Formats: sequence, structure tokens, C-alpha cells
Amino acid sequence: MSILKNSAGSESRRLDFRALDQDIHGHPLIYLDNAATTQKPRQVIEAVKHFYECDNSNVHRGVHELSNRATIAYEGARVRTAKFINAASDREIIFTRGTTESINLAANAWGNTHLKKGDVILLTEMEHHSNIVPWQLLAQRTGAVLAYVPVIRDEGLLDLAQLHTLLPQAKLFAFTHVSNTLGTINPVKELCGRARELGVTTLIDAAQSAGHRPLDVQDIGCDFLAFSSHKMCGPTGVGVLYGRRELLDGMQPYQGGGDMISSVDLFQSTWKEPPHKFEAGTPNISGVIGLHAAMDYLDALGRENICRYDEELSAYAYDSLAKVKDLQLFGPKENRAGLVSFLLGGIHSHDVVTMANEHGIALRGGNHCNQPLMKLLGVEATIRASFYFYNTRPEVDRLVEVLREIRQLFAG
Ligand code: C6P
Repeated sequence: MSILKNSAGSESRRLDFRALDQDIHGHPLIYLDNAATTQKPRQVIEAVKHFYECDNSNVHRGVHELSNRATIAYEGARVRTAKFINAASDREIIFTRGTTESINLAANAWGNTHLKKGDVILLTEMEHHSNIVPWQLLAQRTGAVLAYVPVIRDEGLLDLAQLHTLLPQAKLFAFTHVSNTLGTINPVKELCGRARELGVTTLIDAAQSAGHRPLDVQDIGCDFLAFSSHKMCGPTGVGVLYGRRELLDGMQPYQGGGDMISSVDLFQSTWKEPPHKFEAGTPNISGVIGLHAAMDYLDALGRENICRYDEELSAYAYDSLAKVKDLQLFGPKENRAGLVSFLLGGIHSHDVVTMANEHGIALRGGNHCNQPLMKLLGVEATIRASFYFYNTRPEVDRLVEVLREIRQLFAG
């Protein structure tokens, strides 16, 4: 899309995002908290509204017209999702509440039966809590042990030499595609390739990548991949777990309830085939329909274009912020995803975020659910600006200007 090629901005696309068109404390909103959640275009909002206004019904249960429409739309979104990540079949797509639930599902439904005492679950030091805690719980249940691929602190990159030693001992390797604090882009295809040669099962946390770059699970060669709709223009409360067919076939249900069973009697039940076996109860039908609209929206823009635009803006922001006095940047200097983490002098991250908010700028301060990584970096928190295709260079310039003002104010 030409608008994305224009590095000065994507003005016409911004009109799709009504939330961006408002003043905050008398200043135009500059929304730089996209890693937490992105804004939603009107096409997604309209798809959800249309469902509730015209087709609202439960799925898989009724034969009446509305239920048929809801089921067709829901299952159509599954086919669309398979296409979005190039899964071999829509039967490999499980709808969940988000990345967090997707990882918990894999940790329970796969982990409970495949891991035993002493087996090694390999993670990395840059994981979000959602890709740590479910594995800790699994380790407690099974007696498996956790190991971590170190992060090279000053570079913000995984220590791949250490991976060489750790991977052969592992049964499962779960790692993030893009770090939500450092902006590091991990070489997922290479990592999965190495794991596959050793017979190690892989899970990719694609929360920060699915809406920002093309994903092809067959080319990457992963076993599982998890992502959230709300970080890619879609509704909250919806996520995806991709799982390779053979793995899903061998897995136990995650939760029990309606819609996942084939038959129930008083003392035992049988299950449907995957993916329905893993979707107990009424799913988030409107959310899944909204996710479908979001995927269409992103593909109309072109994920290669989004990726290029994000990375250019991130590099521009990194270079601009590097010129601000007393500003400390984290993460790799090059080849970074669309976010920048930093600290400003000795000023508390929440003070900076609060003052930026007074200027209409939405940043995030805190540990970003990365407490182990924070320890490694030797800080309690960072300030994070995270971008999407609707952000512009003038917005980055304004951020830099406001940060300079905040620094001046605190300097005295
Ligand atoms: N990170 C952030 O501001 P959920 O909450 O399930 O949609 O996504 C969890 C998650 C998992 N992995 C990574 C890499 C993530 O970044 C996130 C969510 C948000 O960075 C909220 S802490």
C-alpha cells in the first residue's frame, strides 16, 4: 500500500481508527501502546456489530437460520486463520481467549501427557510471564525441570551458543518470536529447524509478531504457535493456538463441557476430533468474527508492508531517542521490531508515562510482565513506546520533544 510506503505517515488509514482522532488533555492523542493492545479499525467494529445486530446466535448447536449463519461465520474464521498463518488445515486452529490461554492449553493438553519427571522445558530469559508461568505449573505437576537460554544483556539477543548446549537436553522449547520489552526478533525458523533435528517440540509465542509480519507455520516448522487477536486490530478475549495435526490428535482435552464432546454418559465421555475437542463451552463468537475482519484488514494493507513500516519507524525512533540526553535504550541496536524501551535519567518510569499522558502521549511504563528480564537488565521497569502502521514520524518527533521537556523539568 502506498500510504505505508510513505514514511511520513498513513493519514488515510488513520480515518479507519476513530479512537485515534481525539484530544487528550488538550493535545492530539499519540497512541504508542500498541504492544499492549492495538486500536480497532471501523471494519472490525462493524463486523462485530453486524453479527450482534443480524446473525446473533450460538454456534454448532441449532439448525435454525441464525445458528447456521453464526456457525458458518465462526468456522469461516477458522479457515481464514489457517490461511493467515499458512497452516496445513483449519483443523489445526484452536480458538482461545488469547496468547495466555493458548500457552496454558498447550502446557496442559500436551504437557500433562508428554512430560515426566526430569524432562527439560527450555525457555528463554526474554519470555513474557505468559510463557513462563504455565510451564512452571506444568513442571510442578509433572516433575519436569525448567532451563533458560540466556539473553546477552548488552545486545538484547539470545545467546545462541548456549542454545547449542541446552537444546539437545530439552523435550520442549517454548520461545517468543518478538520480545515485548527489547524488540528483539528471534530467528524462529532457524530455532525450530535446530529443535526439529533433535526431536524437540517447539512452541512460538507470536503475541508480538502475528499482526506485524507474515507468518508461515509450515515454513517456520513449529509445532505450536500462539497469538492474540487484540494485538492485531481484532477484539479482546480471542486468541489462537495453532498445533500440528499429529500433536493435536494425541492430546487430552484442556477443559470439559458442552460442544467438545461426542457422547456423554454418567461415568464417562468421548470427545470430538480436534480442534473442537479443545473448545469447551460457548466460544467468543463475535470476537472470532472480529478477528476475521482484522486479518482481512491487515492483509489488505499487506503484512510485508506493515513489517517494513514498523521496523523503519522503530529504527527512526531508536535513532531519535538515542540523541536525547540521559536516555538509556534497551534491546538490539539493529534489526528491531516496532517498539523501543528506554529509561530517562533517574526519573521513575511511571512519572515519565504520567507526564507524557498530560501531553496526549500514551506510553507504557513498568516491567511489561517480564520480571526475570528486568532483573537481568538490572532495572525494575522501562518506559516503552510501541508502534503500529498508523503511527507516524511526526508523532515520534513529538515524543522526543516531550521527553526532552520532561527531562528539563526534572533536571531542575
Ligand atoms: N503483552 C504488553 O504490554 P495476552 O494478554 O494473553 O493477550 O498476551 C500475553 C502476552 C504473551 N506474550 C507476549 C510476548 C506478550 O507481549 C503478551 C502481552 C502485553 O507487552 C501485556 S503485558
